[in-house]
Amino acid sequence: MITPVERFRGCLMGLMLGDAIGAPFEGCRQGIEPDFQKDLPAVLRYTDDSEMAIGVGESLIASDGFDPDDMAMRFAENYNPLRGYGSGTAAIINMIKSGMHWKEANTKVFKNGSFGNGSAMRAAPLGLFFSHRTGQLRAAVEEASSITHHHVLGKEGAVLLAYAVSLLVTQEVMKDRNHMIDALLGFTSSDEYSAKLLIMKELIKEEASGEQVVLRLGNTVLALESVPAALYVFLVYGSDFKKMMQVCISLGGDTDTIGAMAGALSGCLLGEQALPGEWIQKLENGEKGKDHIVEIAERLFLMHQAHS
Ligand code: R7I
Ligand code: MG
Ligand code: MG
Repeated sequence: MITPVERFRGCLMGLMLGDAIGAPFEGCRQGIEPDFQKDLPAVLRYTDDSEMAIGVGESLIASDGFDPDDMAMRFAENYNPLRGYGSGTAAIINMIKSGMHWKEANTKVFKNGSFGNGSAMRAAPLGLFFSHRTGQLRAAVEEASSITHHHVLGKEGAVLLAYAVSLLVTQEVMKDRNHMIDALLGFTSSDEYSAKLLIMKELIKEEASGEQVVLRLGNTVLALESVPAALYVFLVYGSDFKKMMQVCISLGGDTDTIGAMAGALSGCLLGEQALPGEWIQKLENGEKGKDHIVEIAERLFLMHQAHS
């Protein structure tokens, strides 16, 4: 029996692990088969995906709920340019740092806002926090996305990722893969994401090759490609975290972000205890490392209890 707090801890630890394991392979071609006995560095370092998820969690805790102005400020405070941010997000954060309000900055780089995956990759803590209040989840996640990713496709990727997390918390174990896809289809009114969710069903039925998955879902930094890819990898391989990460890397492209999103989902399903201990051991633990993200998970759980 996996306790709810185990799921919260597993979700955020899974996110950071997936990010750090996938990071050395970001931008690689499809078809690489990593050997985790040999290919793992001595210290697993996380990237912008985890740094921004930390900002989301810290803000929910400090504000006792969702406050977009506070969240924007945390993104600016935590920003470390060495963590490999997307160029548009880096530019927006720098504008916020220099005093511009996020509502102005978020359309300065791309006219309609970014449709990169930078808001979906950090959405898991919102899914945890709003898991028993899904009526409020959509509006909060859309606004949290909008800080840096105002485009409707950027927002919807974040909403679907957060909603998938909330389903795993509230429904404990998904009955079958199609059950989650149907729930996501029922939650979205986006034609673009609905089409991808229907393709996921076909790929599962066909037991598709990695090549087909990349061809039909995509593996790039765009939310409309990597969110469906992460959901697919989770649904097919998420009960085995190591195997799932192998598949994330073998898809190529945005491996750290597909890893972070699939990792959050798998960690939520399995709980922290089921994540590979030797990987957790290697995960960096500076001022805001693995202990910090677990503390965020625990505090979000306590707040979630108090609010539900
Ligand atoms: O989405 P974002 O924060 O990047 C996240 C990625 C993850 O893989 C992280 O691991 C890190 O490596 O970066 O950054 P953005 O700059 O908002 O979006 C990413 C890219 O998507 C942009 O640099 C563009 O190439 C593309 N993109 C767009 N292109 C044209 N028009 C995003 N939005 C647009 C757009 O509106
Ligand atoms: Mg990254
Ligand atoms: Mg990435």
